[in-house]
Amino acid sequence: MSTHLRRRLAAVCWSAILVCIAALVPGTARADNPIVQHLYTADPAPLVYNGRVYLYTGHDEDGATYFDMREWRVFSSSDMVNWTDHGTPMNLDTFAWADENAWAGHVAQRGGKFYWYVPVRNAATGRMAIGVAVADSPTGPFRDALGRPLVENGEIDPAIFIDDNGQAYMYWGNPNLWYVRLNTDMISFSGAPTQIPLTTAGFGTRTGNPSRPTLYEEAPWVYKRNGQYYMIFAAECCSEFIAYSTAPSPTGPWTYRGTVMPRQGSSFTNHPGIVDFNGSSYFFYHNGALPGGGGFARSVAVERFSYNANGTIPTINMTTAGAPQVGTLNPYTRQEAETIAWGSGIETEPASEGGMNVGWIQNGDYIKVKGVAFGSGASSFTARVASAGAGGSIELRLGGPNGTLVGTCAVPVTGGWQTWTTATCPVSGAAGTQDLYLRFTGGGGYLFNVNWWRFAT
Ligand code: FUB
Repeated sequence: MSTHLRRRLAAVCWSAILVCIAALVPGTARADNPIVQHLYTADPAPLVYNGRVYLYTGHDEDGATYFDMREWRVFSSSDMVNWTDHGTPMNLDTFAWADENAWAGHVAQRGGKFYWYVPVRNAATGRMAIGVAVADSPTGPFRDALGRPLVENGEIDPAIFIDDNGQAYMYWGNPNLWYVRLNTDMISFSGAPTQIPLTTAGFGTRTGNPSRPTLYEEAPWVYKRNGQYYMIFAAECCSEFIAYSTAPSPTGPWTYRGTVMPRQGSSFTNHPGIVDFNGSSYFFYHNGALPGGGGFARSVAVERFSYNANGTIPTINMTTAGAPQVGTLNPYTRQEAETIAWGSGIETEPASEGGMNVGWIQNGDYIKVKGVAFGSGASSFTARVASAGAGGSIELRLGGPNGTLVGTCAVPVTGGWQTWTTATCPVSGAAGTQDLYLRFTGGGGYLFNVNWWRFAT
């Protein structure tokens, strides 16, 4: 939980002191879902590229009473549990014609470029429109590809699917459901946007809402598996659950298949994303599970699942454990401090040396890094640190924030929050595969920043 979140929580906790104690006490051990703890994230859009899963999300601002969303964020992981924060490569300012609502987007990769499709409000018309930005890397920076909306019909939640024959489609919509064929440049289309018939056979039956007779609400996600096309979507607001339909072609006809994820998790919206990675299938979604969380303070989470033998999707429930780790993390290569399985109290920011650093560190804050393969043993630890504050120590602990202490690294005052130096200390007792906790200690106020770390044998 970020310092800002903790402060805000403290203000509202007076009426629910017992409930809030666990959330406010630093050092409380936690599982690994939701994926990000230092800010609220929403509307996951995973992309597998070059041996990593890139996770594109929205960002719910602290204290929001409606969807207060101004930027998008990117995280990535090679093991599904330790996620690297790549910051904010795109925000509302990217689209000069847009003024509000940095809502649910989707990134597609084609020809070495990355295209990020997002719903935003067109300042000139006041309507929701779909913009598209492009980048040369999955972490950006992204620039507006058109300088105007790609399409505008007041509807939201674009999702891209590229078929085996190279034809790309964009699906979107709430309250209707649309598709359009994208050209190979990915920033123009052929033919007019086409409405997908929302029949009860295709999208299930909603009762009590004559203007919306089917379960389809928003957030389509389309892919192909074993020759069959799947559309996963948020169903029947509010609260939403996640449902799916299948079709023999990317344009239908769709047949409703049932529930993927029931209504769970303290957020009245949910939002699906499915990818295969390293031989397993993963379902991304959001909920309100973080302290202070709810419908406008959501967090992205992930579960691993297996398709049934007949290709149907099993019911997937939200867990706090999340997906199991794929492989281990190598502590003998440089690891970014912002590669985190669970962070307590910390925040992140752009680092002057490139990438991001961990900051706003106070006494007792910690970072958990899961499944660290020390092998026969580490002998020293080096961290890239900076401090305009009090300085302090990085305690290296195994198994928990108060677990076995295997080293303590003193962090000096360097004279600036971006004035970097390396601090090294001896390590003893770190062997085998362990959950590593970097526990930060010192006096009052903010102590120091950390950019990266590495162990040596
Ligand atoms: O995050 C804003 C909106 O809430 C998204 O566009 C919808 O999918 C819902 O999650």
